[in-house]
Formats: sequence, structure tokens, C-alpha cells
Amino acid sequence: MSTNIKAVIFDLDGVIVSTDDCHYRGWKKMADEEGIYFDRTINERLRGVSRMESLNIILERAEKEYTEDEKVQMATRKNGYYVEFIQALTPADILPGVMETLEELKAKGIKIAIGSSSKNTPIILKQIGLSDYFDAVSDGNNITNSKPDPEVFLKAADFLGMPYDNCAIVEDADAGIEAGKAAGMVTFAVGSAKGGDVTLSNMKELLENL
Ligand code: B16
Ligand code: MG
Repeated sequence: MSTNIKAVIFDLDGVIVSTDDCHYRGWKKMADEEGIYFDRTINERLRGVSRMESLNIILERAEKEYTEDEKVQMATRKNGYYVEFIQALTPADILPGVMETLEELKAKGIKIAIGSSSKNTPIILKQIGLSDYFDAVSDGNNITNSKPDPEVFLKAADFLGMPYDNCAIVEDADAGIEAGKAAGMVTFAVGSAKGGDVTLSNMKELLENL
């Protein structure tokens, strides 16, 4: 597609490893405790969205108003459950085709980075044995504005020292595809993400498009 791509920035949750179920179980436990209706369809809307914005989506179904302090307490409680669940992740949870693709990119001299909204990125990378593997990691800990704002991808490119138009992103969330477009990068969609420049039916197809 473009020979101009010198770096690929990967979203983490839903692209490198599937943490959806851990997020779902964490939010579900908190919502059940509060008596708020929550199901897997609503969970789909939380893909790529920050923790506090995710909570606000869940609270659309709440029967009372919560104060800001209560909201922070609820998000913190959910995160405690989530962090407990992701302790069970291992390198075996890396999604199919990912390691082969990353190795091939490295062999071709293409830089690889993470661009994730998650503040838990360091824990997840440690659990799956990829802490020191990427050339750069940009995540929820170094951004002010979450996807669909392009900040997380622009920072990843800055960390790599790469011009934005030499970068591509891989995303499983509509918000992430929007963020990649706003960053002026080539966008690859996986899973249920819509609107990418290219939709990949499996990760290895990425290599055919560089
Ligand atoms: P945390 P990604 C996103 O990660 C998840 O898709 C989204 O569901 C989650 O709310 C967000 O991270 C924040 O995560 O609570 O761990 O900071 O897809 O951008 O890698
Ligand atoms: Mg994702």
C-alpha cells in the first residue's frame, strides 16, 4: 500500500492481547455492587475509551447521580478488580499472528511501538513478557486526551523520533481509527473496528500492506 511506512504503532488491548473479558468482569463486578445494569453489548462501547469515559458510559444506566468523588472511587474499585484479573495473563495470551508479525517488522528495520489508552500498559506488557520489546511505548500514563484524540499516537511517533506521515497504526476500536486518522497516519483496522484505510482479517496481512 505505502512504502513510506517506517514505523507501526500498535494499540494494546484487542490488538496485541485480548483484555476485553478482564475489563468486562471488572466493570460488571463494580456495576453489580452498585445495582447498575451492564452487559457485554455496553462493554463493546468501552473499547479504546479511557477509564473515566468508560465509567460515564456505564452511568448512562444508573438510576441516581454520582458525585465526582464517588465516580473516582468507582473507577478505582473497578481498576483494582481488573488489575487482579490481568495477573493471570501470560505470553500464551498474545493474539494469533502477532509475534510473527512483530519479528518480521523488526527484521525489515521497521520501528514498532505501542499506542494504548490504558494506564495498565506496563503491567500487561510485563505479564505477556514484552516489557522491553518495543522501540517505544506511549500509553494512558503519558497523555492528557484519550482516543479519538490523536495524542497517544503522536507521542508514540515523537518517542520514536519518526515523522507522523511515516507511521501507521493498528487498532481494534473505532475511537482508535479516528485517532490515527487525526494523527495523519495510515490506519489498519482489526476485529470489529470500522473505517480503517485497510481492514485486516488477520495480523499477518499487515506485512502484505507495507
Ligand atoms: P485502563 P487500548 C483501552 O486500551 C481499552 O480498550 C479500554 O477498554 C480501556 O477503558 C482503556 O484502555 C483504559 O484502560 O483502565 O487500564 O487505563 O485498547 O487503547 O490499548
Ligand atoms: Mg484496543
